[in-house]
Amino acid sequence: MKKFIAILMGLVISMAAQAAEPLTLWYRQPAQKWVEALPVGNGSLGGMIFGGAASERMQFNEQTLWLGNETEMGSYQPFGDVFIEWRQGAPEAYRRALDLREAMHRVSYRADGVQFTRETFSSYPDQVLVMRCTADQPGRHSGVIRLTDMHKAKIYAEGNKLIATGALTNGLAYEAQLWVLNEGGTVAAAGSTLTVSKADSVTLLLAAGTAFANDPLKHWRGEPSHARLTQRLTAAAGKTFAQLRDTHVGDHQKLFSRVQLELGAAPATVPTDKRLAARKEGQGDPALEALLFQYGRYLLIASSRPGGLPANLQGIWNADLKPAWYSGYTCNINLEMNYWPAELTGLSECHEPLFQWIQNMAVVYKRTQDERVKTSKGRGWSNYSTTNPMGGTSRWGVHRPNSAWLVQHLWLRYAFTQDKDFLRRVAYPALKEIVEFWEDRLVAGPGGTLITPDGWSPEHGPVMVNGKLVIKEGDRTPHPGTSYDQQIVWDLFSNYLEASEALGVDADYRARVAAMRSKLLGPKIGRWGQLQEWMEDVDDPNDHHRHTSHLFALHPGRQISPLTTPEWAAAARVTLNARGDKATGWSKAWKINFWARLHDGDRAHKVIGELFKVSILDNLFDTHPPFQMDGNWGYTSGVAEMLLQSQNLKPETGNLKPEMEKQASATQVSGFKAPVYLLHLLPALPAAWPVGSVSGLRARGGFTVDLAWRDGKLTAATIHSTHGTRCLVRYGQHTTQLDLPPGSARQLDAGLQPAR
Ligand code: FUC
Repeated sequence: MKKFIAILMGLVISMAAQAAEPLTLWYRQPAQKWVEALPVGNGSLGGMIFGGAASERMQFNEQTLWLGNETEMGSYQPFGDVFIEWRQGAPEAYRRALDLREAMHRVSYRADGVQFTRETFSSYPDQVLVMRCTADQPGRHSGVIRLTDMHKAKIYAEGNKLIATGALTNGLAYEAQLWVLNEGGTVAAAGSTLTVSKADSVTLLLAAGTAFANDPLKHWRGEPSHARLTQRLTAAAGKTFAQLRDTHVGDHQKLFSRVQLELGAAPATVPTDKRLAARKEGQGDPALEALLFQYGRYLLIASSRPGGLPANLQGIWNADLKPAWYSGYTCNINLEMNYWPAELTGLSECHEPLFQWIQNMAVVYKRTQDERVKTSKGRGWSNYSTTNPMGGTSRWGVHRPNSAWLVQHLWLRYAFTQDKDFLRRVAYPALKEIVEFWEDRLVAGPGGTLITPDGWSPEHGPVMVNGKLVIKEGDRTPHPGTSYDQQIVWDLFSNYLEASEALGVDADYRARVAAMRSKLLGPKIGRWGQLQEWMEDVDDPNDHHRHTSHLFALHPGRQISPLTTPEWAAAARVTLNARGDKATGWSKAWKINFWARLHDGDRAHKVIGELFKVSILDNLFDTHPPFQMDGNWGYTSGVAEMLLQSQNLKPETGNLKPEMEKQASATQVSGFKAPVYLLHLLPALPAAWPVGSVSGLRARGGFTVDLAWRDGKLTAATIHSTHGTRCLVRYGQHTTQLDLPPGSARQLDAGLQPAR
């Protein structure tokens, strides 16, 4: 018996070892280029690790190191680098890897007959970046450690510490401190470097920060960072490496392990860059697709944590003094896309920096003196397309619907978590003032409709050329009734209606908003069957522009769905076919979400192929080009949408197509005052993923869903309910109603019957 248990344990352990591999990016050579380096981050402090054997480089960032201010755009700035030069011979059996489960970077190799390992992570609980270098023989670490800076900081050594202290041209003071702790041997300051001699192991602790305060009421400035950094490092230096590591891994896993996705086995012996190259050639690799899905979750955890700033265009990772598009917050798709996976994939906490930023922008833009974006009646706010953390802007592209799109995220937090306190305190007041903003702006349109007066289909026109309105790339020329504006306002009003109903407040205003919503000019189908981008039927079937803003209603909106508005859905399909499957990274990521919402898994998967082919770099970063992380997050959201979709199907919205209305009344849903959530299982499963399972996906209404499938068909589903909300579960042609008590779960079989 004992022997049997031992064999069983051995089997379990070896299976676990195999199972560990699919969630690791690994390579047989160090990074040469920055986009081959691998990212670690704790939400604010990020490192890009090149992983050289004797010559290590870690470029680092801290997310508040921003030029600009409340009016000037500035740009996100790189901090500096840590360089290590070990005196070692040539490496053998080299490997570097990023383990997504543990958020741990590892380098291992042999040199001079010694086995060396190096582990690096950025800890959220301890707020330090830790790199530990070990060897299997004592006294084998000798070399030089340097800290560099990108902005002419004063760099000096003090005992076993390197300190870089300086200020940006906007006056923002900053500092980085690198502490080098040795076991055995010595560490000595030599000028502005540290020399390590014959140490057994070496642990580097890095902390970096600025005098930025994430608060417009403090005019964005707080205490200098020196004391804070010293205190963090002192605390971390008082802990063992194992303590720091275990606290970090535990903290990361609390978030990361909420969702598991299995799409197939990963080849154990093929490094990630080789698999990527094969995928680019068209070779199937579902496990790589699952890895990229989880990478998006990893990257969000690493670049967006409570208390910090939202993830910018590059997350938190940037080595350029003049990053593309300032590495800022572009609100006509990019910033929102960053956060699409947050609620869907169980990372609600990571959504919080965006909420704080939206609240900050409300403060800034309600007090703006900028005539171009000031509101006429002082209700609500809006701003430009591209903004920095403080609200400073490039002043390109006045973008009025941005606040309405941004507050959708506040609504989503409630829709997914059913957190009434958040709804009452944060989401509802924010939604209401933007509703008021649009109430003040809407004007009468054709046939008694309401239209937005001066819209724009982002970056796609119309623009004035020689006195003529033309559909082409460029800054906006105000134009009424643009589909993008109309759809975002519809979404805003719908979210507001549900929010006020959920809280049982403002019934009179709710009725007014419902009346306004019913008059909004809706999506229109044009002369070639397309969904119109403008009020006028002027779309060009040969136009492949990357922005598909007029499909907002399909995703991330909910005005269009094959289940509720099949004609509009068919028109959206015509539009997507015309736009084609090729575009920039984020544009393809959006298209994956669109095709998922159209329930076309094979087409979504075809776009996934296009994304891999041209828009995924060796370190699995998405590239626009250049590198831009929105595509990573849009991809993760798209995969989740292929496996599970959820919407509030409250019949009162009149948003059900007749068959659904019938089903709803058959299951006595019709007439219920409370929202009814439809949980659509495997709505867009592609043939390329015949076998698989997913657990922990979140659905609106406070549900967590686990699914398994084989031969492309659902085999089992478990629905967990946190709040006891009623739901309809749909798979293929089956629909069933569930009324689960709060905190309970129900297992269903392929026919959606209770599993025995
Ligand atoms: C929008 C897009 C660009 C780019 C930039 C950051 O302007 O049109 O393609 O993604 O944001």
